Amino acid sequence: MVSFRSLSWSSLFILSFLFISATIDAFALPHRDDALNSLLNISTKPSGSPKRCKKSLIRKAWHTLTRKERKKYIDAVKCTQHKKGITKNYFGIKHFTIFEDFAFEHAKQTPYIHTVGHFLHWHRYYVKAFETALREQCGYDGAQPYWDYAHDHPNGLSSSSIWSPIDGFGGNGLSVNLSLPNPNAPAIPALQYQSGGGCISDGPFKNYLIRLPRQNKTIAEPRCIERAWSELYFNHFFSRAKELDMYRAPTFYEFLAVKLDRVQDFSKWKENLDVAMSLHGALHLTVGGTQSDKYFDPVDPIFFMLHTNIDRYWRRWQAANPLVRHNEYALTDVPPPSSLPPKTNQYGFGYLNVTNTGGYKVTLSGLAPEIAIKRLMDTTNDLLCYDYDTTYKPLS
Ligand SMILES: [Cu+2]
Repeated sequence: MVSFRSLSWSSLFILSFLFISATIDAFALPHRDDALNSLLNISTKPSGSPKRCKKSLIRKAWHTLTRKERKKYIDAVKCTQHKKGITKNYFGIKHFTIFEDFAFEHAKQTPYIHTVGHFLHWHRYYVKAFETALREQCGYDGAQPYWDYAHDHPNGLSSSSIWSPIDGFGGNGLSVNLSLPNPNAPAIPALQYQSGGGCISDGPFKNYLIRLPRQNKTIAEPRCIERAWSELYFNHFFSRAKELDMYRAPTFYEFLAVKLDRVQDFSKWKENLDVAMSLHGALHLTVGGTQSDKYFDPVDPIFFMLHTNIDRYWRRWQAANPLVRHNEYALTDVPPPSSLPPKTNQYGFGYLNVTNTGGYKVTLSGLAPEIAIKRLMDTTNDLLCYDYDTTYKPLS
């Protein structure tokens, strides 16, 4: 059976192993009783066959939101950045915010939830949980919006309304010396850096202080949100034509492992971008900076806009043949031995040899209850209960 974990991971993991051997056991995970005591009230009670929810939340593209709607969303995100979360006394931080809990959860699980069969399921649940946090914890009454990259594609990356300093996420990072190694992704050639690279200097998050580490480290590194835009990747990967091509994938394997989250070979970046990078990888490098840190990338709130549109792709692809596609899981997550992630990583998290049957459960630790991936297949079931404004609309 083909495994689609990237070979380029192996070098990353060798580095990780070296680092981990020096730091393992330095931190112990705080105790949490996941099943009984999660922050969010996502009901996972087994209900036999999943019922339809009565009224799905409809997720809309950022550029279609009114000013007021945008402000409400940004305010809710800011609220999670102040409100107490669940992790205590970790990385020298007395009490995490909800926003930091989310970022840490992603970092903890990074080696086990990317280029694997449940990549999309995990991120679907993660975004759903974040949307629930905004609503339950911060009084937000809307849905999680998404960034329709292809809508902005004809006018170029910098034209997008998501970068608005007034009712968006602020723009590119300040210029730094682009020949320096990118501290967020040292394994990726420095040339991935195209512009900016430093702290964002406008918008609602320009003064946000990241208190967490970079990458897979265990030492906190207080810093700003960084961005390093790449028009090159944006132009290459995010046209509507590329999106429509995704929907032509005949199988889930093709959709996930060939078109979306394929094996990357960064050494080919000059000759062939499609080989060098997956669409998902290119998305993170299009925004760059903090978004190119594949562990702590959710500390830039733009992460949720990016990933919600990936989820929309999947939803749209599924909706074209729901009977089949709500039951298609991706093979197995067993990677080749050379690139096995650690059985337990430096944050005390780990698992190996996942077989993605519908019963396989994903976890968000204390944020939300564990859930079997079969419950994450149909976004309009009683658990997820959301849809996208464009699921059945023609796209042009
Ligand atoms: Cu991720």
